[in-house]
Amino acid sequence: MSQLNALHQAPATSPEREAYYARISSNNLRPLWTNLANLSKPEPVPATKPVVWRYEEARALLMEAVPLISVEEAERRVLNLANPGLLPRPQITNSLMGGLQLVLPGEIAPAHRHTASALRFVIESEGAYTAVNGEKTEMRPGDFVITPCWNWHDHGNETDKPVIWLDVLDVPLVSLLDAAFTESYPEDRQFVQRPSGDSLARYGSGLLPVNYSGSAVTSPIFNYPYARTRDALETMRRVEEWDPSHGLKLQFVNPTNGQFAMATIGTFMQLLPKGFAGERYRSTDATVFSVIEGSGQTVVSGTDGVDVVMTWGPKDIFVVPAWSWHRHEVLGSDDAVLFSASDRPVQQTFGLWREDRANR
Ligand code: GTQ
Repeated sequence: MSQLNALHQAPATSPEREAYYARISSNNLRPLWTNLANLSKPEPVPATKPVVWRYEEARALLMEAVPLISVEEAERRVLNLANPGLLPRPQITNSLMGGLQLVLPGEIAPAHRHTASALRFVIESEGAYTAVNGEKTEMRPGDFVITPCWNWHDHGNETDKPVIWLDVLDVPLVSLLDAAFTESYPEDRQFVQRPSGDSLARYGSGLLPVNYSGSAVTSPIFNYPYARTRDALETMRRVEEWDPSHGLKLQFVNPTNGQFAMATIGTFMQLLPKGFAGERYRSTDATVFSVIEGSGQTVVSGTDGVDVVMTWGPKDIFVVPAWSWHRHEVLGSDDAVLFSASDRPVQQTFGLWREDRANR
């Protein structure tokens, strides 16, 4: 190894050094040099594990919570997707919290707001609603719904079928910054001031209200319906611009500034055609995937050199850790469609994000 690449090694200890460390510790001081080797790794060594949550199993366990806890008492009936590499913190990645939320027919998850931002990726719903900032939206499978920072939101289900969605929140990031605030609304439901579909009409049709100026940190569109996203992918595929690792991949965008739809969470939708065998890829943003259509497997190379094979089917959720080589393969006779979410916008804002492709 050249001198330039030599990494710092922790200096040996000695009785004099140990006595010195003990002495300074009572003054709230610590030596950097004993810890520098831990802090300066040549590349990320994520604690996050590659994991799959099978929807049918998780759903059955979520249903078992119904007789145990009401939505009133729980406020949100959510089972967190707890990555075993990050315990005891119930997080899905180092920066994100994930959960499966259930609202039964007739229930209301009461209105509140928090500085953490949330996305809802709808898995099962026949038209249950969420209300955000004075507007209600119906939720359908595959819809990507946003609850921006500090917006009132309540969820309700006036249908006769349960609604279940994947929650992804930036709670660990907001907590790291000690910027977490929460407030309850005086009523269960917030006052609805605008018709459903208002924000999609205003901001989501390739148009903006005339003389619109400024840019919202979070997209003013708060429901990106799956029907439209799916249609975009289906039309795009005719040109056959398949990326060797990602198939056809789109990112959700804030139309007021061209950035990601959320400031802290990047969201994506990709189509992998039947028979797809992707090339290996890695990036610094640990990514949560939610399967909408199709079946396949994602092979992640572990840091110990052992491959982890995650097989998935419709409605399953899986995680690829940061900076881990992986490839997607579609199995079976259908195309696959995957939604994904990561902290990429944060990393890109601070110049941290990197990606790497095999065979290049
Ligand atoms: O629906 O507002 O998964 O406040 C965690 C905290 C969902 C919500 C979560 C929340 C919510």
